[in-house]
Amino acid sequence: MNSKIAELKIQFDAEAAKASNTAELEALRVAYLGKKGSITELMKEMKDLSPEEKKSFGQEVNQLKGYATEKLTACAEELKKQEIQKEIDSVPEFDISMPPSMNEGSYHPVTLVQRECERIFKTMGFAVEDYSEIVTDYECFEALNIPKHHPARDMQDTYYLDNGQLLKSHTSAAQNAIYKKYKDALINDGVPIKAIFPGRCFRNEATDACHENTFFQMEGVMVDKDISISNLIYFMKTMLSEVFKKDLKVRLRPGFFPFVEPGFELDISCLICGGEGCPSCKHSGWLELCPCGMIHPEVLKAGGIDPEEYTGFAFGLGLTRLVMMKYGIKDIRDLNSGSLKTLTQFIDE
Ligand code: FA5
Repeated sequence: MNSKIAELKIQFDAEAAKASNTAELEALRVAYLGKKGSITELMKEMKDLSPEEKKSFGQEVNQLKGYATEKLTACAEELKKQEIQKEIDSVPEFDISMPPSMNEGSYHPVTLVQRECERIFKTMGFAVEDYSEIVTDYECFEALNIPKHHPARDMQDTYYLDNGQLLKSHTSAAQNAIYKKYKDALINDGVPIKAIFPGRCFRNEATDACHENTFFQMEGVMVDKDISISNLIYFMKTMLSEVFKKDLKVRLRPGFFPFVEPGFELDISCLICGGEGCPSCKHSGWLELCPCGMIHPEVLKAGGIDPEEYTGFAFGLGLTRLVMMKYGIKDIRDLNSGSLKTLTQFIDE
């Protein structure tokens, strides 16, 4: 090998070994292989050589060029690997078996009370059903004996969607589907329909301490032969005394809902003020908690059930209001506030 070429190779190897980052490697490439680089410059010396020398010199310079190019590529890859390793090493050690150091989060109080109610009703043989938040006019009103233009629709200021559907304004909207789902077992096998269906409801309400535009209800129905108001009162009282772990003062008064006959309002004595009157109970000492009644024959018919043979009760528990009473929350709006300070205080009992 030409001595000058051999020397340049040794010099290149030494400098390549010292390069410690990609910028230094790039500088090396320019210094040896760039337009004015040492290896490129060697080619210019060809003109002074004899034709025989030119051939071998040209081959050796080309070999050195190839060698330097490959070496620079290999060094770049090695450096990249080292840089990645350095980055990995700089990450603090992470032990996946460590318990989380952050707050673990907690269930929303509505979830806690809903689960408690579900547990209680399940022990009394009720199925728990889930239902859509977007429903049809038929489900929400017509199947419940509230035809179009009936003034009872005004009791619920409903959000309608462009496609004619609506946001469920009460959980009663699921009644028709529940009757249709379970009627065959009732009629053919004599299995009573016993179901609860909790869900989020939406109304265009002027909000105050006990009214929200988005709140939870829990509907319950029972249909069989010879079901009466006493059955309804029994289940409601059992549920309330289990949720509150004490006997509550309740009152039943007549109430109008087109889908029950007779209909009632079940109120509980306000637990925020002990019945004295406060903003949470609109200063009446009582809180409307659970309208209920005997299912209207037209509603049973719409669900495919013969009202001559079967009777049933239905109730629409105000789940969010129940939560207020259970935990002594004075303003319903706190529950939709998203404030962790408020919402993380509640624990499962
Ligand atoms: C109804 O929604 C009927 N579907 C209930 C029903 C079912 C009656 C089955 C008969 C048989 P009402 O609009 O009164 O009824 O609401 C029921 C309960 O939901 C109320 O007693 C109250 O506790 C709660 N509620 C109603 N509106 C709101 C609101 N804006 N914010 C919070 N809770 C509400």
